[in-house]
Amino acid sequence: MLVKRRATYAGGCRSAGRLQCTSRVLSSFIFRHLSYKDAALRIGYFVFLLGVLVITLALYSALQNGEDGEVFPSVVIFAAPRPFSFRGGRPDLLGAREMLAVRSWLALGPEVTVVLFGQDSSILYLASNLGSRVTVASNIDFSFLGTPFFHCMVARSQNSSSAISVIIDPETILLPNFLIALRCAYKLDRDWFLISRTPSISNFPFLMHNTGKHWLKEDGSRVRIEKLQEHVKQELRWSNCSEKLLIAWNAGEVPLHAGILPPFLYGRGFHNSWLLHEVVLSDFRLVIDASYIASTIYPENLTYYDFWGNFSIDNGHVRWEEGVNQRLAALYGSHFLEGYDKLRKHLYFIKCSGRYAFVNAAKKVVFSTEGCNEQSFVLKLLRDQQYEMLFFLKRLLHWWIQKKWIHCISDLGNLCSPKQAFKENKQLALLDTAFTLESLLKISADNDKTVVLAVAGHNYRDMLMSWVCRLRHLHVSNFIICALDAEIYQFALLMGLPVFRDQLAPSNISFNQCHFGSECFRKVTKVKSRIVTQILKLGYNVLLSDVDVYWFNNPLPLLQSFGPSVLVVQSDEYNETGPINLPRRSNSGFYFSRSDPPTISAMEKVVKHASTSSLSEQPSFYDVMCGEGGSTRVDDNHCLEPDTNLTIHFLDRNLFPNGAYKGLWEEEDVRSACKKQGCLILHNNWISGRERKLERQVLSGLWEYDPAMRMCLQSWHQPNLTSHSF
Ligand SMILES: *[C@@H]1O[C@H](CO)[C@@H](O)[C@H](O)[C@H]1NC(C)=O
Ligand SMILES: *[C@@H]1O[C@H](CO)[C@@H](O)[C@H](O)[C@H]1NC(C)=O
Ligand SMILES: *[C@@H]1O[C@H](CO)[C@@H](O)[C@H](O)[C@H]1NC(C)=O
Ligand SMILES: *[C@@H]1O[C@H](CO)[C@@H](O)[C@H](O)[C@H]1NC(C)=O
Ligand SMILES: *[C@@H]1O[C@H](CO)[C@@H](O)[C@H](O)[C@H]1NC(C)=O
Ligand SMILES: *[C@@H]1O[C@H](CO)[C@@H](O)[C@H](O)[C@H]1NC(C)=O
Ligand SMILES: *[C@@H]1O[C@H](CO)[C@@H](O)[C@H](O)[C@H]1NC(C)=O
Ligand SMILES: CC(=O)N[C@H]1CO[C@H](CO)[C@@H](O)[C@@H]1O
Repeated sequence: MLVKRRATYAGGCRSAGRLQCTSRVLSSFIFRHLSYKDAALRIGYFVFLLGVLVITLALYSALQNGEDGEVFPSVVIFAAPRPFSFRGGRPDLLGAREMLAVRSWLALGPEVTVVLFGQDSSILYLASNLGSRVTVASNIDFSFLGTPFFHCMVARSQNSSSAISVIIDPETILLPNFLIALRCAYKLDRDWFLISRTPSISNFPFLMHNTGKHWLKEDGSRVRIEKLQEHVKQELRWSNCSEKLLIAWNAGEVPLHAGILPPFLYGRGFHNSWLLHEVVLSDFRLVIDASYIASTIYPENLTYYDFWGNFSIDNGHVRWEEGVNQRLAALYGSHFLEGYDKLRKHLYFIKCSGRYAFVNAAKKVVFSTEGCNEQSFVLKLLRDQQYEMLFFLKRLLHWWIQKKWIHCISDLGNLCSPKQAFKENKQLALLDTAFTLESLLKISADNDKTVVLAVAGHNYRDMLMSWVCRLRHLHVSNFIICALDAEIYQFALLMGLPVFRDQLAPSNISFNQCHFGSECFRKVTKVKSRIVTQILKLGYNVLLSDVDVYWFNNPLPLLQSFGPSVLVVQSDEYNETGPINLPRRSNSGFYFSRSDPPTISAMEKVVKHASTSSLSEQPSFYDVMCGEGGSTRVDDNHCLEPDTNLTIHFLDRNLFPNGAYKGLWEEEDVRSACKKQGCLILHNNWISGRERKLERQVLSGLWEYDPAMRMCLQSWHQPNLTSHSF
């Protein structure tokens, strides 16, 4: 998609003022560098040069023809603004900063559109106040603390159909010359990856006009963009390799880098420098550092804005997420291994004496790009060997320009080094001590103090992720995960899941042989009732759901409607007729229990019974709840636990079918067959073997996770999973 418009932006020499600008360069050169005493000779020379100038200018303008009305590449700017709050109906300081930033992006030009990643209502507010060129995308993955995943943001932006994608820090302001960098890069005949470090500026006393087209001074008068840029240049302070790095790339043919981006949490450090490092190492794309044109700035102080209140982030959580990113950066890629100094193949995009150009710092070669709007006339002249007449002029010009450029180039520094970023973030939280069961319950439980609990081992890692993705998709966020082993604990932490470790879990869970009836299975199931009881005692209701339960819809509203002193459980009965609460037909892989005294006492009995039994938990569960042989069955779908008066309700199998009911899993189209009978969930049980279970679920399409990319499936991300290897 391309947007056509005339070139009217400011910065350097405008198209209208090009001739003027060119002659200024030449005449200043003449008067500074020619020191002939003889005035006549000087005048003669001057007339001669003037003639030459007229000819070359004519040639120059001929070369420049057709530039107006040029077709510009479309640009999409992606950002993940932090949720902000309102005071007196107005956004707080954070909101104001983010709004100013987005407006500065839109002001670049009509070919720019903005996509904001977020789920919070404040992000929707932001977008709705900024016009139709700003949209919100919530269909990416977020951690349980609400932080978006960087790998999803990059993947989502690569699905965009625009010519150029940009990912930017949500508070960074863009100045018009940023678009020049993109356009010049776009004219290169290679695929590229552009970065811009973002300097801070302590005082940014400008605000944007209501039309969003130009900037104003504090007194409300208009400020020319050159003046503003001058102010910025004087005030800016280069930050350390902060993560306020802007990255941009053209759609192109080749990928950004080899390998796969790990699930970094956005804005929590390392991801930008990690990605940059991989892009440089992979060497698929030309890397351009556009930092030195100072087109991206982070204003520390917005003096004009009388903001309301403060914004606060929980630093404990931020540090924990930084720890996650640090661990990912250390585990994947060559981030901390390679000597970074070797990586000097990139280009700089700089402005020197009013001209933009690409510079290869290592070789000190200057490239000017053909047709790039701020074309360097002088450089073009120098390259052109046909104008022998200009030989002398060329020599002098060359000397003069060289001096200038050498000066400009000498200031260029290194690309942001990830090692440095690593050093600056030494003090990171120890991940293992971050979240306890109690703290997770506080964060995750919903307003009714209800949580969904899954218990999983490493062998069901992908199944767990598919289950989590499904819950996220249904906007169910009150789940927590109990890790049975160290591997799944680490995995879940790095996937941004609310996970805690069960210290008493059996240490030895077989990867493939932990199916129904095995010794391993017996051990694992007993963990579940123990953890559920523990959570009930902490005052939270628990929906226990195995990870092989596919959720069509959120069953919680229905499950909660049964009221207190009732425990609702899935029936494992396969016979389509007859009672559904016969012995051993309670499925302890899906039940809802309330934190009330009868339920707690009954669950304690189950735990006690199971601890002395050599069987799995399932029989203990039934024998306690319905009595041995079903002695406390009340009717065909209820039992009454006599000591506690707890009612056990067996759920309607049409809504909560088990894996054997009506042969649903054998249907051609499992989803529509199940939906037809009103399924809220479908249990993928009554099948033995981890691989067979996994295969059945993936092939049925009741699968929501891409294990290769480590992200949930979305409308924009639908890989072919049938080629999945089990
Ligand atoms: C975006 O994703 C969808 C679904 O995977 C795909 O059909 C489409 O071709 C993608 N578009 C681009 C530009 O990659
Ligand atoms: C912001 O700028 C104003 C005016 O320059 C100054 O008085 C104030 O102290 C600054 N505030 C901060 C937090 O830097
Ligand atoms: C902002 O935060 C500071 C320090 O945390 C506090 O003293 C001040 O009262 C806060 N202001 C508002 C309006 O909340
Ligand atoms: C795990 O169990 C297997 C067989 O049951 C046994 O050979 C192995 O030593 C055990 N590993 C640990 C760490 O207990
Ligand atoms: C299913 O239940 C019906 C009625 O209770 C009974 O007659 C039939 O034998 C049962 N079928 C099986 C396979 O158990
Ligand atoms: C159970 O209900 C019966 C009859 O309603 C009552 O007599 C008994 O005290 C109750 N038991 C408990 C533990 O509440
Ligand atoms: C997905 O992959 C499988 C196996 O590689 C192949 O048979 C199938 O045609 C593919 N489906 C699509 C839609 O590409
Ligand atoms: C590249 C850069 O700016 N590095 C600076 C990072 O911060 C430390 C201390 O704050 C400075 O000493 C470095 O020069």
